[in-house]
Amino acid sequence: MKKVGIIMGSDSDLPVVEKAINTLKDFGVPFEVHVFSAHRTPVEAKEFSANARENGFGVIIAAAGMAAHLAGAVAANTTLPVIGIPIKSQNLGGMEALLSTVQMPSGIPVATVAIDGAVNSALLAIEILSLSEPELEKKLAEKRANDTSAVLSKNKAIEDKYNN
Ligand code: RP5
Repeated sequence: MKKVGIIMGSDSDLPVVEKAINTLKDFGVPFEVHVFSAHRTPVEAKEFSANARENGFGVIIAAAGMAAHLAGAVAANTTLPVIGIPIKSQNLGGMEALLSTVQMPSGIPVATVAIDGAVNSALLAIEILSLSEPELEKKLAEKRANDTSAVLSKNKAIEDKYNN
């Protein structure tokens, strides 16, 4: 199975990124995690991205906060799908990272999830890999069914409390 590459701009992003890591673990999807910054370590970020396809990666998740150009910079150096996670910041709440990540000019796409949307970034990566991995498609369907059951149970508890 192809690997998911997870890059974060700083180790301070790890508490959010860990949710993506845990989701990939739940699905048994292989991954690698790195701290590469578009501005602090641009050479390493470029090297990783440019060689990712031949190194066995199928999709890259890039998480960054503030003036978040990491996902765009990664996408500039690979034709693999790149998913951006805008990280919440103290001053502007992640809006700056959201706009920096989502507003890519035409030609270099970055699939952007919500601010701190790490779980969805992993699920989207798994959905992409599932195109050539039937086992993942099965696991995704099972997760949806489990999520549905959980919500229906909560609905029943609320209905029983207030509607009788
Ligand atoms: C970005 O700047 C990182 O992705 C991080 O979200 C933010 C702050 O980095 P640190 O100052 O915590 O290293 O490049």
